[in-house]
Amino acid sequence: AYPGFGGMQAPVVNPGIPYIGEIQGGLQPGKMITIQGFVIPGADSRFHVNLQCGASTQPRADIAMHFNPRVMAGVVVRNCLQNQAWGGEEKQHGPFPFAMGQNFEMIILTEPDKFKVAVNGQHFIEFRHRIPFQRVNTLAIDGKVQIQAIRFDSGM
Ligand code: 9QG
Repeated sequence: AYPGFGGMQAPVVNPGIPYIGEIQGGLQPGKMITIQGFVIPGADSRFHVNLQCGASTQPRADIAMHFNPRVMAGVVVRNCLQNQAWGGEEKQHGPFPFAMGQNFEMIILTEPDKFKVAVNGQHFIEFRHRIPFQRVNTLAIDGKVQIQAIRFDSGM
């Protein structure tokens, strides 16, 4: 609990990258995670935001949603890692909303059957659950990105 936040998780401000941290209380329908960041320019400009089932690296924790903007390619790959194996990639989306050297804000909303991700105030993609969202307890961010703030909102 954090005084002034009604028991909600305190915002994470200017964390270093790679970032790995607990999602206090896990995920429930209506819960929103808001991430404000900046895309670091470069030929290999890519980053990812993972909703993970733990923080283990050896063996790798399952990843309920890997959200991976690849800025040169102009595609955001979404996938799931289960038993250390990637599943099928989801790559369909509307206009690519990230740009090198630009700030962004993304919101991940948990729904009973899917995650919904909005970027810069517009709905962007849906990702149907392949791993039960109840197993997710860790947020991991890595790559060519700076993070200004991460906010957690129960939606209540
Ligand atoms: O490339 O694609 C998503 O389907 C892989 C990447 C992998 C993921 C994956 O190598 O990279 O983006 O966690 C990882 O291993 C990330 C960084 C077929």
